[in-house]
Amino acid sequence: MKETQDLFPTRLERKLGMFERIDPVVHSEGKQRKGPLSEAELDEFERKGFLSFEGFFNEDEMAAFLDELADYENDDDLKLSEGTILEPSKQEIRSIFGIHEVSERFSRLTRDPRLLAMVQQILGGDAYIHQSRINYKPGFKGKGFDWHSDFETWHSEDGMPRMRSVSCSIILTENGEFNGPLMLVPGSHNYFVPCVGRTPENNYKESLKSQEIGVPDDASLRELMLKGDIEAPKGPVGSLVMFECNTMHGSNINMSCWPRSNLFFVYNSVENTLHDPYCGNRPRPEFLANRKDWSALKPLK
Ligand code: AKG
Repeated sequence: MKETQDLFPTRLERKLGMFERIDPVVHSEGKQRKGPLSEAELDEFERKGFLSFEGFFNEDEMAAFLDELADYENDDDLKLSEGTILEPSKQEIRSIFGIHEVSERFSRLTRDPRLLAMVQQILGGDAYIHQSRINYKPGFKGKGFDWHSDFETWHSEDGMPRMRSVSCSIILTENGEFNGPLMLVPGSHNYFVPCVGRTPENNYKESLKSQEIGVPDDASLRELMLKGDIEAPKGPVGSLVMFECNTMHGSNINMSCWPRSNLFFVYNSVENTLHDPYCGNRPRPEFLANRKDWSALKPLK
C-alpha cells in the first residue's frame, strides 16, 4: 500500500529541529544478513553510515572506464545534452548524469556481482538504479559540493518514501588530500535534518551547479560534526566508498592540478519506489530520478 503521510517534512518556511532516524540502516535480518560484508563491516556501516575499500577494483579493471571518461571530455554532443552539467566557465564538465544509460560499460558495472551482493545485503533484498552520475572536478577548475543529505533531496524532490537506498562511489582518478575528496560526517545518517525554504519548480537547474535549497543549517551541521567529526576516504583508482542515503557529505573545490573524477551509482530498494515529490512540484527528469524501470538488477554472470 502506498504511504501518503510525509514522515520527513522539509523545505518548509519555518525551521524544524533535526530528529532521530526511524528506518533501519542495514535492512537485512537474521540469515539474510550473511553476505560478502562481514558482521564487523555491517556494524561499522550501521555506526558510521559508510564503508570504504581502497583498491576495490584493480587498475586493469578500471582502464577501459578511464578511456571512456577521456572520450567524454571531448564529446561536444554529450556536453550539450540535458544530463551533462557544466562548470560556470561552460568549458569543463561538472557532472554527467545517467551515465549507465549513456554507456553499456557503465551499465554493466551497476550489475557487478561484487557490488550488487553488498548492496542487497545492506538493503535487505533486490535493488534498482535510482540515479547514476560522474562528478568530474577538473584540476584548478572543479567546484565543490555543499554539505547535504541525498535522501533529503530524493525525498522532497523525487518522492523517495523511506531511507532504504545506498550510493556506491567508485574512484576514477586517485582521490588525495588536495583534489577535493568526498567528505562524510560519521553518524550523521542517524538524524534527519529538515531544511528551510520552499523548493522552486525546476530547482535542479540551479542546485546541480550550486545548492541553495536543501542545505542543512549550520547549527545542526555543527552538532553532527562535533558528535561524529569528518572523514575523507582517499585511495587510488578503483577504490570504493559505500554510503547510506542520509549520510551528510560534501566536498571542497579542487585547487590542485590533479583531476578528481568519481562515479556514483545510487541503488534503491525495489520496496522503496518513488511516489510523487513530497515538495509538491512536478517530478524531476528521468536522468535524475528513474521512474521508468524499477525492475530488480540481476548480477552479471
Ligand atoms: C553529489 O553529487 O550529491 C555529491 O555530493 C558529490 C560530492 C562529490 O562528488 O564530491
